[in-house]
Amino acid sequence: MPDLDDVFAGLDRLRIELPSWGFADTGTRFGKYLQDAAAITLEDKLDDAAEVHRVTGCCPRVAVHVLWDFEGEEAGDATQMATARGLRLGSVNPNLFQHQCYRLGSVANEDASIRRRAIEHLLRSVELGRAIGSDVLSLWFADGTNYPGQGHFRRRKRWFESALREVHDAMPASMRMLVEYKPFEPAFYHTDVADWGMAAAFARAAGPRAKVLVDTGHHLLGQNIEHIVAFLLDEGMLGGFHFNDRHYADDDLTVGSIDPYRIFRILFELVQFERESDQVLPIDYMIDQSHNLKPKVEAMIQTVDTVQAMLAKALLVDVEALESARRAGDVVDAERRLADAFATDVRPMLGEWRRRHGLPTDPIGDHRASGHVERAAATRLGRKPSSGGSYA
Ligand code: PSV
Ligand code: MN
Repeated sequence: MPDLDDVFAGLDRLRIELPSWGFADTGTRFGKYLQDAAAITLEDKLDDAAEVHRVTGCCPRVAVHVLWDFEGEEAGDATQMATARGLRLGSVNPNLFQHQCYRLGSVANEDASIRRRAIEHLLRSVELGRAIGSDVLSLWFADGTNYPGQGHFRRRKRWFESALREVHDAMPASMRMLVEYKPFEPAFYHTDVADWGMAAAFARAAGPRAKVLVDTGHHLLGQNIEHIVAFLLDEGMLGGFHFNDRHYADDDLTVGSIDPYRIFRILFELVQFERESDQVLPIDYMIDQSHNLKPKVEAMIQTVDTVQAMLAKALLVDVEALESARRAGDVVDAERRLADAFATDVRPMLGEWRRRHGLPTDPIGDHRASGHVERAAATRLGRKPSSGGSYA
């Protein structure tokens, strides 16, 4: 039976990477609702990330999105800006979807010059990673087609394989590549990296330091994500997560807001694997959420709190009792081992863990009282063309 020390040790190990883009104004394809305190520059985003880290104690790294955070793809003084705030820059996310030339694809474009341009951007992202001390290159491609007949699937697959191999070869030995999949959007007929199996095949083709990134919002309805996670773990191909939740698909909602039991079940697969293999997995836990309605820093703190709570619950599963129920074919008891752990109120435990680490026991309350949002709005509003504060 796991005890408090097991839970605390698990929480001590958990590091969650924050997305720089989660602090900026975002929206849907129908429009944006602007927030006075939303970040504009990388510096603002790091200020917000530092606030999340201040109250949670487990978010020292910030993922960057190359075109959104770096002008001319130059590192500049980004590393120093992060260090000054007690942070580090984390995964580097190239952007191969915004430029007009990528309308018909990036590394799978029929036009060789566009494929080359895309690869050059990936190679510059590797260099950027080297310059900012990042060891993760996190790849998501919008490549796909909207209509039957539009693309040659196998040819596109081969272009992907050779592009990823070239980029993998250029990475320093300390760098890992993550390959993210998504079944649709922005392409609506097929995407070139549509699911975990394709991502795993591409990662294998790229090289030994390429693994699969599971974005929890990137699945068709009804998909059993924890099964995928277990399968990838067993294959040694799981590299990282983008946490978020969804009701339909890729809704970028706060993790656990729709289905907390799902994130618990996913985390339990990792806990179970780590217990059985007696190792700590080299997996990047990252958030990929952009909140359109919630205040951004607050939503990020809520997210971290939820992941910690779900991990604590997963760590409370009595794995030995679960195994004997499995061996005995006792389906009800096996399920109850999970349900009981999930039903445990872990808030007092989390509070105690925070007290021991000198962290606020109510991170959201502490953040609200800190004046961070008011200060951010005061310094950022003047730099924005318009604000969400006025309905005129
Ligand atoms: C694509 O939907 C995605 O999940 C990729 O990870 C991108 O980098 C990110 O969203 C941008 O918000
Ligand atoms: Mn993602």
